Amino acid sequence: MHALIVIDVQNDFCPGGALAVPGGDEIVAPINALMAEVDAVVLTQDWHPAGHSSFASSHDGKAPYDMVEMPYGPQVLWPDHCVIGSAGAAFHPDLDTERADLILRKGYTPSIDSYSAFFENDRRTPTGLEGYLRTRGIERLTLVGLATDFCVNYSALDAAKLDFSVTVREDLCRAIDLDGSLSAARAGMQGAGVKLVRPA
Ligand code: VGL
Ligand code: ZN
Repeated sequence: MHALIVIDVQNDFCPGGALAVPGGDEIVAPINALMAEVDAVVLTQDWHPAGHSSFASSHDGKAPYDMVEMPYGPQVLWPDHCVIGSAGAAFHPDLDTERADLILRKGYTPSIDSYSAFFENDRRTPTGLEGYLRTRGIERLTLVGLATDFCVNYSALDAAKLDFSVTVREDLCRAIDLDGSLSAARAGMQGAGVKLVRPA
């Protein structure tokens, strides 16, 4: 069984959004088309309470893209984004949400960010996605979405560590690319056995 995992195709990560990823909206139509080719579709949704610890605005004297040390390790600070219930947290209006078997929200713990769809950024607190996929007999995952170097990257690394067969469709992802984060993410994913593909 093969699942398509669509990471964070939300308004705040698309042009005009609070944490816009260049070209984020270009991937929506081809992702919709790919949904027809898999057994299961999971959409993830970045879903932060107001005042979330990953927001620069929650830290005195800090600006977006500064780093801080959290109890679980280093954390990039972001502009406020994907606040629970906001328009920015909604899926891109053209994304085919009706095809989704599961919509998984992450990042709701105020003190811990969650890039990965599998574990929060402490790398230990599960979201439940592993159990969902395994109990449905899914072994093969194709990951697409936003952003390549953060939430797609962390999700792909965790999925590979959990022994799923993982492909990232790079043509159906877009990156934030902070200080070389995209090339670091690509190297890390390749080293972890994630297949990075970009069909012609
Ligand atoms: C993401 C930064 C903060 C992502 C989410 O979806 O890649 N990046 N929150
Ligand atoms: Zn976030």
